[in-house]
Amino acid sequence: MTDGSTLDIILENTDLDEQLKRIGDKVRNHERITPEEGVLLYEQADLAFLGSLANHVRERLHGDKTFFNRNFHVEPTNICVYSCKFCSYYRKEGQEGVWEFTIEDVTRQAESFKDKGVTEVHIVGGVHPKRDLHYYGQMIQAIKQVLPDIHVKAFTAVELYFMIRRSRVSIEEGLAALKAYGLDSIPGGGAEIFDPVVRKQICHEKSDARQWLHIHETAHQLGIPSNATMLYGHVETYAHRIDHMDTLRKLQDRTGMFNTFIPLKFRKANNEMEHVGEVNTLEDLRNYAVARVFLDNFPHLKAYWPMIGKQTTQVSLSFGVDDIDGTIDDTTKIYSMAGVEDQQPTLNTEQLVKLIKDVGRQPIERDTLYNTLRAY
Ligand code: V47
Ligand code: SF4
Repeated sequence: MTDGSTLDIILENTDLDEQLKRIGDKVRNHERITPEEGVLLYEQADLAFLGSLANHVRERLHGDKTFFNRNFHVEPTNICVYSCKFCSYYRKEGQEGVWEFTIEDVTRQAESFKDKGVTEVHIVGGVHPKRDLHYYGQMIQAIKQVLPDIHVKAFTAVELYFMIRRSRVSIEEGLAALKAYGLDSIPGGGAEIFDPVVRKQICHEKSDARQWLHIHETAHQLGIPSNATMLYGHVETYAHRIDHMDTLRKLQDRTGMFNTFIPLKFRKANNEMEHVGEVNTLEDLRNYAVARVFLDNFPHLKAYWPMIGKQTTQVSLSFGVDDIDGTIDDTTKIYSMAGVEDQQPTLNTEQLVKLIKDVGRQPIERDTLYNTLRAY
């Protein structure tokens, strides 16, 4: 049966390669594609075909709905025990450009968002050598005292692994303690590319794939949902990207507690991997599309607009993306330091709504767990 969609029209095209046609039929019939088919899409499908596949999935799941939220970022410190080669952000204690906020500083930052309608605080920073889970737990408590209804999405699995180990408790005990302090969900950072050979080249010191996955799986078992990211466009191959997404797809089959997948494009400024260069916008769109098709059990695909710029974000909404994150104030430094287009990453709600409406989609303000707060 056909419904006259763009995908149907493309699949009727007799010139289409047989293998790609089979993938198209699978997508149309809600069937899962294999890792080999994922690699084939990256290597052989043209942009129009990828877009029609991904948009088909996106519209089947969400129609024209495009989600955003109102959030602010807290970055407690840029001091980090690790030195990931792609990172422009970290500093060592005593170096120029170091910052370290106290709990009182962070409380003051939270106070400035009182009565502003924000529903989420996103806390991510460097892996501080001397801070343990109780310090960060108290930070969460302090924020919630000022903003009692705020959802706290905090700490990458890499930060969590370090702070929990430092407190000498098990991962399960550590996450349960943080939940009791007020942690509501976990952001997707630190995943990079799971393949050990790639990891050795770009971030050899920090938590490996097994530890990242263990943190997320344990969190899910404790009722703490999370996101997942993938840092792409550096030394990895398409097979590495598919292997990364396949690992996530398998974990999601077990727990169902990932909300969204966020591809993060490698940005080259001010880090040790500048010589690698950056991929172009077409590659960004191809990557979103393959991710949307491959990760059939992830409800949402997020384009992080401060990373790819506003125009590419708008186009990405036709390549599988249904979520564009939120209103982010200028406390977010991880991308501005790596050379993003929008040096001051701030968009107010009105601007976000316009950005979405201008490309014919429906803006939906959501909370962190994708409950609709307002449809525009
Ligand atoms: O893990 C660091 C990335 C991540 C660079 O869950 C870089 O909603 C590109 O976790 N070029 C941290 N990327 C950010 C993160 C995040 C971001 C947005 C939304 C969510 C969410 C989570 O930032 C790191 C790393 O992959 N990163 N340096 C760089 N030069
Ligand atoms: Fe530290 Fe994170 Fe930067 Fe790696 S990516 S050096 S863990 S701040």
